[in-house]
Amino acid sequence: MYETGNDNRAERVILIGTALGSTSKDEAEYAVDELARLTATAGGLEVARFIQKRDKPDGAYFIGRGLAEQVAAAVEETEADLVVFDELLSPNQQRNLGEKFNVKVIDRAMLILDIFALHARSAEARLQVELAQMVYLLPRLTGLWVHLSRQQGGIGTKGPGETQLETDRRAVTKKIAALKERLKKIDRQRQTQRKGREGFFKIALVGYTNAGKSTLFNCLTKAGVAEADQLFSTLDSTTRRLAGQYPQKAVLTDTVGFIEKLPHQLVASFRATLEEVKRADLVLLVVDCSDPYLDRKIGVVERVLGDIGAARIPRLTVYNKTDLLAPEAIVPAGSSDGAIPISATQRVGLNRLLAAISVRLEQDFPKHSV
Ligand SMILES: Nc1nc2c(ncn2[C@@H]2O[C@H](COP(=O)(O)OP(=O)(O)OP(=O)(O)O)[C@@H](O)[C@H]2O)c(=O)[nH]1
Ligand SMILES: [Mg+2]
Repeated sequence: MYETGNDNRAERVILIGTALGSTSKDEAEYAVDELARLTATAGGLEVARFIQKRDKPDGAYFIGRGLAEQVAAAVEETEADLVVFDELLSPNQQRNLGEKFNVKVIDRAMLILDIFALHARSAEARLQVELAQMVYLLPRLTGLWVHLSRQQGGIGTKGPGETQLETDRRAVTKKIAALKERLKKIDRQRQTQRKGREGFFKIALVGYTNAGKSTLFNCLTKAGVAEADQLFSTLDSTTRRLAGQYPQKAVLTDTVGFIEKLPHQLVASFRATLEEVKRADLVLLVVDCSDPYLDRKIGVVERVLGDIGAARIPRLTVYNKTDLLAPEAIVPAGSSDGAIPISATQRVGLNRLLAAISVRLEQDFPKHSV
């Protein structure tokens, strides 16, 4: 799917990370590991990576001139097709770097948008992705598309049709307005569905991408949504009754995962999907407890919850993937932070989780807890 036209090989990708300010090189390395997973999810092949420690980004190239020369040489040497930066590039930097390396240059946000475009299934998800792409591309119209028009397809070109973008900003602005209008229509349909759930205790699964939300969702409902060892396998929200006897009158929603360094306006394109989170009576924050950077990821999820106006919703933290930890490392249930340890794949701890949900339901929703 993601192969270059000529010789059917995967796109060859050089990854660039920067440890800015007080960020350590280890942290930057970890962020680039995540970027590598995103690249693989999009069908690319990592052929080299560079990590630079800097106080602040260079205005023209983001990285230093010396490193820019090194990367240009590496592009030649490794026959790379694409250079991906872990940080957000300004339109100007993106253009300068493209000219310097003579291959496509994209950043983390654009790579994620590509994956979204690949994984979007429903009409709503596709519209949301298209909207996010348009908003991202609007300030980058000049230069980027002139440059891309010389390239074959591949990562970073899953954008809206080129001819549209070759027209002018006004056309894109109009398109953005039209997409918002269409999304509004879909949102009205959603409102009708929401009405049908008014008497229910609404629970939303949230968490970093790949934490195991969909796996847990399938354990607790009879939905069978896709679960995969991939970043952003879920884009649509799905809502189902909780399976089993108890708690009754509760519905659970599975939704899109969160990730670091995704600009706010891109998250905003998924506002309709995230509405379900905003309207929840209880948020289940699913954490991969085997992740060495779990605190940092919880921080990212907290920030997004704040951004979408869901910070004050009662919350229950679920430590998933306990099967990957040594027994002594597992936090006991009901420990200081009240997190519930589970393993969704091994179906361990689910009864305890359901019991904790029941307690919340009775506390916050007494008239409905039959
Ligand atoms: N070892 C282990 N793996 C798990 C567990 N729960 C989920 N996984 C795996 O983690 C990967 C991601 O699971 P998903 O349920 O798709 O994660 P998600 O949070 O929905 O991810 P996105 O929708 O991509 O944001 C899959 O390969 C699951 O099999 C668990 O308890 N233990
Ligand atoms: Mg999922």
